[in-house]
Amino acid sequence: MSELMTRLGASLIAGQSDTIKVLTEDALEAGVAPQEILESAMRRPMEELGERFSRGEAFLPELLLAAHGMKAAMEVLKPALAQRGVEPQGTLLIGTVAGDIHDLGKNVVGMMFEGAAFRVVDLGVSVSAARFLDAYHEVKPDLVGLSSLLTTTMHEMGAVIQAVRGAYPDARFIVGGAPLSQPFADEIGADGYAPDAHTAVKVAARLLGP
Ligand code: B1M
Repeated sequence: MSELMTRLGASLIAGQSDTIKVLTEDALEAGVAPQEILESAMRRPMEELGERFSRGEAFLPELLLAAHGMKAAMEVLKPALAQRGVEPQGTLLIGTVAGDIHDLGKNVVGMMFEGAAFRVVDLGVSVSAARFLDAYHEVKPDLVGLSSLLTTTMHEMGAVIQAVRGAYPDARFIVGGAPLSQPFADEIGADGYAPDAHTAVKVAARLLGP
């Protein structure tokens, strides 16, 4: 990893939002792909911070500061990922399931889909199955994306799939989030699973393709 990316990862962990913005701009100017910035300088350091949190070596305020920093970087990255003047590939309805307020991963996935010329309707965090069903009715999306970061909330995904398919049997779902796996996605009846945002777009293209 380049020195710039290492510094960016370190400033994320230190929660230095202003520095993060400047270094993200520097990385883009230096020609680093936005996806690479997200993966190397954001997601991996966040994972390390999470491991320190599990061991009792980092605390919630540090997680919050890092999350704030990541949002600052995403503001800079969003225009670089956005596609303009391209025919929409389809509509993605996305949200984090009930009981879970983690939104960074979902936001990155949404940004990647926007970058791949999807229209993205984001329901936010802690979204109930009933709210997903209402939104499905309003939006009629081509694909529904469910995100969960907690082992205690990942089972909500199955509830959403059942609720929406009860009314719309052809509804298609893609699921993701740190505790998920392909076997779990199969178990709850999801059409696709992706371990990261980049793969999510590829899986969507396969699901919606001819
Ligand atoms: Co929380 N948290 N957290 N947290 N947090 C984890 C998830 C945890 C693993 C940390 C740990 O203990 N090691 C742990 C869960 C343990 C478990 O379930 N077994 C945990 C815990 C316990 C908690 C609380 C319960 C802590 C507490 O209150 N005692 C609490 C829960 C509150 C709630 O939701 N009800 C909590 C709170 C928070 C903060 C608010 C402080 C903050 C979130 C801020 C925010 O999101 N706005 C936070 C953070 C930052 C984390 C860690 C450190 C980082 C998560 C993150 O944003 N990563 C996390 C540790 C970890 O993940 N290793 C942790 C960066 C992001 C880009 O990656 O979210 O993985 P990620 O998304 C990736 C992929 O997963 C995938 O693509 C994304 C981009 O590549 N993906 C999808 C995600 N969704 C997808 C959907 C798809 C496809 C791919 O299709 C639709």
